[in-house]
Amino acid sequence: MTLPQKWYAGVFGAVALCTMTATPAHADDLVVDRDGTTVTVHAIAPGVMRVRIAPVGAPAQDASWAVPADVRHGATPVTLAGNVLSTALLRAVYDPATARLHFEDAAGHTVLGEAAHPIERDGARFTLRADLPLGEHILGLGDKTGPLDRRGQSYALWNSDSFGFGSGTDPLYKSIPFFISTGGRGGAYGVLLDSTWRTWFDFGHRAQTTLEMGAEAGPIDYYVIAGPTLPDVVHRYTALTGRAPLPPRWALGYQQSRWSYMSEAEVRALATRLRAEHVPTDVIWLDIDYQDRNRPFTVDHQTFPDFAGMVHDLDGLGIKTVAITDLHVASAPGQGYGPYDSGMAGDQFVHRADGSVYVGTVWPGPAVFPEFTRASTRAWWGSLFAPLVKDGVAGIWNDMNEPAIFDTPTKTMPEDVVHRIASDDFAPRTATHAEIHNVFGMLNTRATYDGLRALAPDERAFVMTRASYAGGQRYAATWTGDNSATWDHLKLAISQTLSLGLSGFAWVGTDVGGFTGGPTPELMTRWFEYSAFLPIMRDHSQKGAPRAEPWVDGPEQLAIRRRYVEERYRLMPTLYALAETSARTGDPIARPVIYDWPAAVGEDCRTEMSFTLGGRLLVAGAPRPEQHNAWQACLPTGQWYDYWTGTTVKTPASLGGYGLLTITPDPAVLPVFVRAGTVLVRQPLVQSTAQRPDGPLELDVYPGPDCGGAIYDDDGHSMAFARGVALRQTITCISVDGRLRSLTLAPRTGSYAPWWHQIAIVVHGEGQYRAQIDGHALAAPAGARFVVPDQPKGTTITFTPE
Ligand code: NBV
Repeated sequence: MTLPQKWYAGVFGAVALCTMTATPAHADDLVVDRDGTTVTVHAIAPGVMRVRIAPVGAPAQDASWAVPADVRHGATPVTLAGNVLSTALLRAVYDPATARLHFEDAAGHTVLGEAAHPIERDGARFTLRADLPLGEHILGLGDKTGPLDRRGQSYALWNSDSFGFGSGTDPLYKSIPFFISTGGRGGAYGVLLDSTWRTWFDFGHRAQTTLEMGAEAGPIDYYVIAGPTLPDVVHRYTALTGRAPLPPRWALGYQQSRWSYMSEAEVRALATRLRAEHVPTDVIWLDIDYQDRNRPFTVDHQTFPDFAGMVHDLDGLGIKTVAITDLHVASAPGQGYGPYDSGMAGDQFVHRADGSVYVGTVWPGPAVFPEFTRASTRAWWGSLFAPLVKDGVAGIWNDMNEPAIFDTPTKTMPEDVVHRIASDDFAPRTATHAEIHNVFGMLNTRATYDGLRALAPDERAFVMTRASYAGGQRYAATWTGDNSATWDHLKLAISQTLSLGLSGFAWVGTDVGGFTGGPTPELMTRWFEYSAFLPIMRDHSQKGAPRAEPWVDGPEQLAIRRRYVEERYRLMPTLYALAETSARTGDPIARPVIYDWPAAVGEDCRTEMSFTLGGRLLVAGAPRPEQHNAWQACLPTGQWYDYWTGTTVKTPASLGGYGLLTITPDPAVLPVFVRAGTVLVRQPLVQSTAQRPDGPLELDVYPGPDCGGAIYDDDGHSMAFARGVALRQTITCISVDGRLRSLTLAPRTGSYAPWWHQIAIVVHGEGQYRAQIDGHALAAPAGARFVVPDQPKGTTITFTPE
């Protein structure tokens, strides 16, 4: 085999080439030779094409951590005519005259086109160049700081422990080399650069109309994902890399954490206080100090004398326990520490280049690191959770998995540490840490997730991670790491959550109040307000920082915080239905306004702070939440209701796709609006999602066009929903001139028996109604609130405005 390029060794890293099996191109791939390389374009779905560029005669192995083999090998009807490969949605066109490749939508608009000098090589490193026409905006890349629109910025992707990060810090904890372009002539499109090496992206920063992406080494392997809408791209990206599975319902509850609750007595007192203060709560988190000398898979029985009893008693209060388990196993030979002993016996730990076990210092002191690139090591790691699962621990928190290491100059493993790959359809081989670094945390969570699923096959697994890679959403929810108690970080909390949501991670939390520093009462209260409407609501703070439980600032602040937590619990059926939709479609739970309202863009409408839940409930965040002066909220054109009062808001003057509404800030009120034509599903207040609500299921109707909503329910924790033990009921309604005329509940599907026996319909907006069901008038005991028996077979209720 002749390999003309001197960079081939770097392309493959330190691997034995002879063991690799290259995958031949499919007969209907577009294959062209250019400058000593073969460019192969393969359609894996009508809206997804994969591009691989490799030295002629030396194609890289077909393997990926991000895209599962069955998806990669997907085939779709294509037409190959000369240099044009077409599916129903995308066309790859190679122009021999310019030696450039571009992609078009079905209408012939270029979505992504290589620029002049499309590939630059520097040793093993490559940079790819494409045109970035003016007018295109860039979203994605996961937990990046800075504006949501990434145009004009450049970024590096290298998983980094970023304690004390600020609003300009880059890179952060996760590497998600996926971006979305919007606003181009062909609408939105996406690109996943599937490289676990250090990668970088430049979106018109160095040259205004050029997009660059590159990697330190490794094969050139990227996917072009069709739109034309932003949701289309997100749906396709999450079909490609997988979707966040439906977690247990308690993941949507309020979660109380701190580094650390130091003893069983403290945890028990905390649970008692949460209940006494009536702050609805579903989870208490245990940080590293519950362990014996910070050793994973141990419990400090001095401070937690009856660990299992405590977990059990919390459960009795409707509070689940999530326990941290970092990936660094204490290097403790001869001490009877099981994970070390069994790991050494099974050769489960990462090696140095000289073949010895790599030791780095982290919380337990000298520590060794499981070889998560091997399926067998992942299975071993997963089995270690048996005692915690037996004790009733409901979820696992994987921290420090960039991996963070204290005693190296880079704060992570040296890049020449050697990993052994034996997993999926990778040919067994070794790889340097430089190749594995960005995917190490994701593989840690894969081992944890698969382990929990194996130990309790009929339970949903909940894992929280700090580091990850594209596709990591299949295994874990995430949080944004060690943020600070500043207003800047409250802003970042929203933009990072939204960006992660567009990048596949629907389940995101930020440390409510900020990890470091200690928030002012007002900042903490605002953070509670926003977080009540975000996917994961977890209050967490650093050891040594001021206490940050909801009551620490006195009864007035507590009352506001409690009210927002309560609102979240009342909205639980809506949140849970959004979670279930997200697991099926990839739709983020919290998403930028433009996701559903692409025309709501403009100079005055650029707040990173606003988002919607399902496109119907809009949280209008102040661009400068620390300021007390009036500001202008941007509402997409149309009719809106004030969520808190249920009255219509004066339709703001339309500036094209949106209008501006003046808001006078009130520290106790987060501006939340409901799109006319919405049915929000709510429930009576509970103190935990484990508690059965007492009273009717509530349908809050906001009359308007295209009116509807959805009921979804299941047992909230088991896998029975996947076998159809769930229920769905679609709601549609008809309004005339903003007044409700009828509401139809379609027949229910699925076999789950719900908790409610009655349904209350509350009609918002101005005026009173009379209502009828099956020809009988309904009494309206208070205002426009009508109560009917549960309607599994479906029904239509008619309304007459008075
Ligand atoms: O385990 C302790 C902390 C944890 O509380 C935090 O959430 C993580 O991001 N952990 C980092 C390690 C120490 C950070 C200084």
